[in-house]
Amino acid sequence: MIKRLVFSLIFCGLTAATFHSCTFSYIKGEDDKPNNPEQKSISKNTIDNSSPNFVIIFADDMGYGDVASFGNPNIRTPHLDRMGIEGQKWTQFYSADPVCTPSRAGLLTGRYPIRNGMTSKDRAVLFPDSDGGLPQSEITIAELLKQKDYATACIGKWHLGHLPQHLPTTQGFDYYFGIPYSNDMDAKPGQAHYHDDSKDDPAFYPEISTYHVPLLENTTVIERPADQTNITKRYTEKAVEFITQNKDKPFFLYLPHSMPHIPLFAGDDFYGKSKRGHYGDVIEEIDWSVGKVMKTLEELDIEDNTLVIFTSDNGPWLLFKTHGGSAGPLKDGKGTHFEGGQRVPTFFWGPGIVKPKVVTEVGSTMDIMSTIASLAGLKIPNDRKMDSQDLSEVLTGTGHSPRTEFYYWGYGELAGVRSGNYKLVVKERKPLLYWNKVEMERPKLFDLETDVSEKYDLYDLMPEKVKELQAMLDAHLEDTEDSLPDNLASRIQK
Ligand SMILES: [Ca+2]
Repeated sequence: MIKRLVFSLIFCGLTAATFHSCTFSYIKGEDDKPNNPEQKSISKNTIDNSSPNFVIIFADDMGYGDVASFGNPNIRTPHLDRMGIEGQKWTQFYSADPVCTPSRAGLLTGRYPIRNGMTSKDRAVLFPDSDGGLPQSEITIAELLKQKDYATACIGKWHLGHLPQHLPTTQGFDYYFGIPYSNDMDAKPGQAHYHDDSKDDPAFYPEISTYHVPLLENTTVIERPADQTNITKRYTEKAVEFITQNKDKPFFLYLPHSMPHIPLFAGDDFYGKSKRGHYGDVIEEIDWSVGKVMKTLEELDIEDNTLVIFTSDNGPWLLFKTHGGSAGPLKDGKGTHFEGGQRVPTFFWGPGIVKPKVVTEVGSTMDIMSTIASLAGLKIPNDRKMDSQDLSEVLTGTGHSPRTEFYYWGYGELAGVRSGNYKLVVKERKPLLYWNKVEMERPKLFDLETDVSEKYDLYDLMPEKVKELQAMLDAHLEDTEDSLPDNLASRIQK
């Protein structure tokens, strides 16, 4: 069935010197063909100087405790730390979901992944045998910015559908370079790899041939298996190239690194250099990459008109022991509904935009769409339910975060809610084997201000608060009843 959605938008140029507005319609359909930018092109607008550039650097499985300025004693992250000193470090920033695919859907669409069918009771994420992807009816940040003719690129891990009809080039990105799903997929049987016992060996270093993952440029496989020993370096080189090529016009660079998701590979300049083992080597290389992006912007003299955001798609993958990261003071990690699963290290840097501050207010990756829209003088979609809130006043030092609540989703189920400082958890997962549920006798209530590690259950002490949060969960569930069908579960027909 062909489904068409009409998305009407009004946008305004925001500079004091110039003001203009125009109205147009944006039509997306399930039958949109890939690789046809004209089909999604809305209008040709004159670029004005009020269109800042945006760079989102998205780490994979990097924990809250893996950055020096978030308390890591061993991993050196001078460039991330600099982002926090010259810009903003956010201590209560949440990814949209505790695992890869749904988290990316939430970031790029500004909606809880349940709404676009990108979280599933049957399969946690997309796999190489999946035939689904982010629905074409969804509007991504890249598509939003296309209204102002931004140049757009996705460089890195996509994981929102690897078939041609789901690749970044169908979702508003002019250019794609990267591994389309997790870097541990397509593992060859019979070779030593992390999912066997190698995680128990801190010195284990994988072979690239074990992981038969493809490297794509746009829609073409250019290498298989991808040489992951230099993948962070190559992503960085492509990012620098894209920024340099587009220095004279507005651009949006989405740079989702494949690592520190296992298998861990570090380039020659980083291998064996960190005190924290292979995992530390990988983080230090990602930090170097962040520095290269910042330096490039400065050399091109466009740093004052650019916002750089760094965050992670979910917490650390604790199953892999020393090959996984740390959630610092937070409980558990990737895949779970405790803070370690979704509270992620986050920085906003942009000398001409961001007022330096440590921000302890709440934000989410889903808010990035509204924030970018606000800074670019655009409106987010108004023809569907959105979960994105505008953080731009916090960034510019003129106001507070509008986000007062956050819902914890996972595996197609609503697992908890945070309202103010209180959090009610109604679904629990095993800390290491997170695909297994823990049977709960009753929900758990925590005060995240006085107990960030979620050690002290207040359920019996605060029945009224439990009731209030349970009512929020019920209302939110009702609000998501009209969500799109499951887009993760289906598999390629053989
Ligand atoms: Ca991940």
